[in-house]
Amino acid sequence: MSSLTVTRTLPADATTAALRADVAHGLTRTPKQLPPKWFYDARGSELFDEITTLPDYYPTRAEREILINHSADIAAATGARTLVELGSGSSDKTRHLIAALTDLHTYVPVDVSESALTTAAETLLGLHPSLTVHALVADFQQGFALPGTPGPRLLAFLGGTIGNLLPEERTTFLRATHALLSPGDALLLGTDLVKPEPTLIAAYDDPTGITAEFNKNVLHVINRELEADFDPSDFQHVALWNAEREWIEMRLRAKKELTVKVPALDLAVPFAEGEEIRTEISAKFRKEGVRDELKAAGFELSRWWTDGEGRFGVSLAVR
Ligand code: AVJ
Repeated sequence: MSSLTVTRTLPADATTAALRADVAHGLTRTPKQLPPKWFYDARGSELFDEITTLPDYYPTRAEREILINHSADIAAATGARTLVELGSGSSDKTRHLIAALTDLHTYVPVDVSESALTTAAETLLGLHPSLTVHALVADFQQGFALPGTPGPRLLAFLGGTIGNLLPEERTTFLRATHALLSPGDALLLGTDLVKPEPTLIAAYDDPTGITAEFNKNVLHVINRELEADFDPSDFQHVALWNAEREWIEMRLRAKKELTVKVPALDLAVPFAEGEEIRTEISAKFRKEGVRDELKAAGFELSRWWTDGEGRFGVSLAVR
């Protein structure tokens, strides 16, 4: 018997309210910035899925390799009956995990994209008709309650998405995650690893321009939701490596001096020629750093796996 429930943790207009606040704040400060979560409307989620198939975008393939090789270990180590997945997107790599978790009863995908959630849930229920899927449309940084499902629980945060958070945001996030879980529950965390700059840049600045389109999608989202008049072609996609902080930054650089109107906010946003909006950080990690951050939040790193080329790390930590 298939069972699918979709729960919005926030009223539908809360998403718009959060976008308004982020745009009002991010485009009136210097330097300008926008949070990466606004990339992911239906179009943005599609573009991200295309990115994961690009030859130079290695994280998805590397993490999938790890999950294929170690899902049975993860199942044995956790005995999870509930799998919670933050930023689940298309739930593509999670399929291996779900297939391996022999005692799994409930899957709780959590994502800001309702379209990605429902598509993924339907696909999974086709494969596992006896699974209970309780999808949550939520922003995991805002905090949310877990449905009362059987333990032990495994909370997966894959893809390297934790790298989108600033170090202080990661601390807050990991502490909140620790508080959400019970003793005996586990955290499965995917982290992209520090590697030579050319490999990193190639992953975030592909020759086909799909990453550029993905980056500019945030402007389309703001145009649609807040009636703004961004012309995405006025902006250039920029990817750079911040060696000191060990993160990739994506930016959108104004090709000329211009002013953008955001009527819904009663705002006019001036750009100098060459002025940039930082649209994403994607931090890269080392094993010791991951272990320390987990430890500071109350988790003990119990297993660490990488792909054959050592590009990506997956941690299993017990609560
Ligand atoms: C989905 C956040 C893991 O940071 O690599 C892909 C998003 N940005 N290309 C990442 C992304 C540019 C991706 N995450």
